[in-house]
Amino acid sequence: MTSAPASTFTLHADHALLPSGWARKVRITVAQGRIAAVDAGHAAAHGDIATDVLVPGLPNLHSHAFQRGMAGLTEIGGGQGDSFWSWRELMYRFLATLRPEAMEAIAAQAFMEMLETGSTRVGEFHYLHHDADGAPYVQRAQMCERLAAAAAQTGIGLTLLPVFYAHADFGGAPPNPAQRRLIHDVEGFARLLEGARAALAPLPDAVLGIAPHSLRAVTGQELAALLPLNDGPVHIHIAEQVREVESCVAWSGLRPVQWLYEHVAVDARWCLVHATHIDQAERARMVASGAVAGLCPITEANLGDGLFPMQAFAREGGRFGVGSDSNVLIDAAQELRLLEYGQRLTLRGRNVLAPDATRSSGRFLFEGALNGGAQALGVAAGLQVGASADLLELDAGHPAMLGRQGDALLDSWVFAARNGALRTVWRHGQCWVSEGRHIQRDTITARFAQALHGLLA
Ligand code: NGQ
Ligand code: ZN
Repeated sequence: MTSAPASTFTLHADHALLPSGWARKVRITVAQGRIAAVDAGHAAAHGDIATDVLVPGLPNLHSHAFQRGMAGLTEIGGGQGDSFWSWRELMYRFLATLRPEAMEAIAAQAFMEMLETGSTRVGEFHYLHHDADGAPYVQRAQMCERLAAAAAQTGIGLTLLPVFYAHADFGGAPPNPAQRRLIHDVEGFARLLEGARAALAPLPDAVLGIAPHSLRAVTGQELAALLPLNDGPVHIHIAEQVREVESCVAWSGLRPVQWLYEHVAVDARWCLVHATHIDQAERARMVASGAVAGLCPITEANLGDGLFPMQAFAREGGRFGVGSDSNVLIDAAQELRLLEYGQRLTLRGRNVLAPDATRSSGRFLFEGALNGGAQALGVAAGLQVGASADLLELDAGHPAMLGRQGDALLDSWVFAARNGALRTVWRHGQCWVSEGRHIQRDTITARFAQALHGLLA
């Protein structure tokens, strides 16, 4: 399907994944960007847009869009003890020179790639706020405005998570010079949030959250002052690296997740990003609180973080979603695949996450990431009346999809298909990806190329 749909239209799907499960011959009516009706078991009516397999778009719950511009540039071997921390030095060097125009161009490229690979909303964990010398821009939220512009150009749903960052390490250590573009006090951050709210106003269904960067970057007092500033989602990086856990214990006697639950009322508004290194008691508290574990399998592998105890967490009913984080590679299906494969490799078994025979691995991963991701990004999930019409069409004629039905469609997409299986993407009722290509790809990629030439010359 290629034509731009009118503001009210109806899709007819051979197969559709509804909140109640798979259904055949489903009519989905879209009005003003939202799902207005879902009727299964009907032939297509005149004027319906015919589709093969419709599933909801996935939320990408954790991204630092600008890092797409340095993807593949930190993979040089031979260094002694290359690690997350030395990668971070290179990342700081990259961000030191980034101007607002380049931010927008790189973010548009990243957001476009997300849409082309199945993510229809992004949680942008945004911390590059200030000018190169560390002074706030005259328009304080100008980087937020650039991200909103990139979302508008690509069509992606935006949950913007402005980051509060004030310290270099646990216990309120002063920030180091490489962090100067990130830094706020609470009062300055409150003003940034006002600017961010204004920047999001033109978007159809943007959500504003907040993100205390990590327990390294924020004190307990600051955390308490930040939480009342906004009602939306709260995201934090936590327990990603062993060294971080050790420093937290040395500083407080508590592990990071333990510290958080001892000092803050963590609830379903929260997304704990990574939470890689947790013990059984921390896991139980995460599950009981209803917070979402924000897992970023490709980045966590790339940075050598370690493996989140996903099987135990899933069996206990923990909520999770996936994020592309460093954007070293953007592909929602590959995130889900690696989440499962990491567990298979370490547990030496197959199909280790799906709890029972009612759901396949692909279905379990997809629905878990859909529901947990939507919760973390502050929106409704799935093909139901009232939700945003964020839809993916899988191509039943793709070689990896032939003859599949039901869960096997998702399994084949997640485990067995290369890119081409995702044909069409509607976002808030508009077709943004057709035949696997974003409708603005040429323009967006040309601006990205120009920005990168400037940065890497
Ligand atoms: C970030 N990324 O904010 O981009 C971090 C690195 C830090 C990841 N944690 C910086 N993957 O954690 O201090
Ligand atoms: Zn991150």
